[in-house]
Amino acid sequence: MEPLHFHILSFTAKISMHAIHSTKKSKSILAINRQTTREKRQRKNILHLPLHLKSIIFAKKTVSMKPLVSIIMGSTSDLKVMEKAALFLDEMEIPFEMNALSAHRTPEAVEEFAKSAENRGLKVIIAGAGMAAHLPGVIAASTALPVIGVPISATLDGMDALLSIVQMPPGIPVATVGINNALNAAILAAQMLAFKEDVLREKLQTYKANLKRKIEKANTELKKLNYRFKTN
Ligand code: RP5
Repeated sequence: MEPLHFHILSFTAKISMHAIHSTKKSKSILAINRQTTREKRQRKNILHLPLHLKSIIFAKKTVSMKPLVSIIMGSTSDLKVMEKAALFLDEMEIPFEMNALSAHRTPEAVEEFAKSAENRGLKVIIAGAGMAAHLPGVIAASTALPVIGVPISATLDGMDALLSIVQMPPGIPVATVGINNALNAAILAAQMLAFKEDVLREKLQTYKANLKRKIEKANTELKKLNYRFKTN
């Protein structure tokens, strides 16, 4: 299949990969890209740069492996939201691809993408779009892979996209996350993959444990506040 329109971030070659279970016996479908903490920090620092600079910088950091997750967005104007998904998948060391496709501007390419996704080894599709956001639903219509929809706030505070994505007819579900919540889409995708991947499941458990610590810390801070009628 022709590469879909353009690759915003192209992850090919360079960093060595290991199966998540390093033994040959393992049936792991995940290949991981070992990044140092410094590399991860550098990536986060790059996020505020304009898109054309980001793509140059990221293009140098390339990894050749088969993507398990496909992140699709309706336009580059959606990238600011959708890159949260990319960052999380990077953090979990899950190979993914990232492309732009539009249900309205490139309908044939969307259908071709959806129909070939399973044969290309993809396991989950994350699709984000704004306005009359038909992209996730149109993809879901042509594949049995799970599709996670991210409504993007382009107009009407994202309510138009939310309703367009979530209100699918019976038989063609799209797992819809909150408006602009691409992070949750990536977490959900990772949880779907973790069903068969012990190492990934452990990583997710650690991630969730850290969320718990955040609230524990919040309670320690709240304890320090004094009000006349506050009892704790
Ligand atoms: C949708 O229309 C896209 O997902 C985007 O959120 C919105 C606006 O697209 P651009 O005009 O910025 O390309 O298809």
